[in-house]
Amino acid sequence: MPTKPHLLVVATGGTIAMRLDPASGGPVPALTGAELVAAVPPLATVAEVQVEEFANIPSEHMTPEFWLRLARRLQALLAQGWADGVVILHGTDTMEETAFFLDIVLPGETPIVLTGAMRAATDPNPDGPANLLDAATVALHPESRGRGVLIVMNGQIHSARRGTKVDTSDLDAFESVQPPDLGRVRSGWVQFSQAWTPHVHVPLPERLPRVDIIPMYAGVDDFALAAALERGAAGLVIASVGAGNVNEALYQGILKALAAGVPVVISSRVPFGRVRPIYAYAGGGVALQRAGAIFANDLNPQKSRVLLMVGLGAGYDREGLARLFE
Ligand code: DAS
Repeated sequence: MPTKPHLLVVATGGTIAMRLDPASGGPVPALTGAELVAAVPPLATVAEVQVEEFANIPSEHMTPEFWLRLARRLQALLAQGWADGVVILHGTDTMEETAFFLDIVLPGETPIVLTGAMRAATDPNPDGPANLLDAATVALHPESRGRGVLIVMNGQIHSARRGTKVDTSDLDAFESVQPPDLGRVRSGWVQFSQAWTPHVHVPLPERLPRVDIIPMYAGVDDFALAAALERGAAGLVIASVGAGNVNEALYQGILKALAAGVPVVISSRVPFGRVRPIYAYAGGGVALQRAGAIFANDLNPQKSRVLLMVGLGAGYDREGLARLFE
């Protein structure tokens, strides 16, 4: 009798683990990872499953300190050498941030797949069980090895770098908004596409300094940027407009931050395409680059923040940070 592969399921919470609570009027955290695994009988036939009840929180409650604790726990669990694949159950609202953080700091061949649900476990037609089974299938598939951290939702496989939540409520909530997603999974069948995703690795830092995201919008001034610096932000990410442009007021604030030695990364609120320096007027990308701002390439603001926090936490200087984003 061939031995079954070893699947580690790490539960952190999210809608997948929620039950409708009529008294409070909506879904609330309720189910354990073990209960969620038990609700997917085929899992036990394809794998030997170990469950780590790490947390049970909505992913809006995630913090950089939580990411560090989760990464350290995963390092310890993976070091035991038992797991052939890992599934992390997680809320979808900040899933991409946790996934990208783990993708940066956890090197290694063992596939780590995050999944969740858009509907609570008590929904008449929950998507959690199928997502959990699909995520387990991908986590245990040989072609998943060495691809870094993945997101599996609604039958799609996304890299942590590319997958992002693009719909507030649809079952098909995640997309890879740069080159295509990595592939498809359905009922035990896995098919990876040829899409290639750049991979950056930084050793797990002890701490993650404060980095804030500053939005650009018509008429904005530098109040949020100044407040972030007052709160001790060690770095800033600008959710700029277009391919990497801001207005005059924000531009002046960015110049002050750069002059104070605070690294500034230019990302964009635009979901598709990459940022790149184009315009030479005050606040245009060329002016920002010349002033010393770092361009975020293909990373959206929330992922740019993760990478900047890790780079700063690992002690990278400006040049080192710029190379991380190239
Ligand atoms: N409950 C929200 C969260 O935890 C949404 C979800 O899980 O899908 O992110």
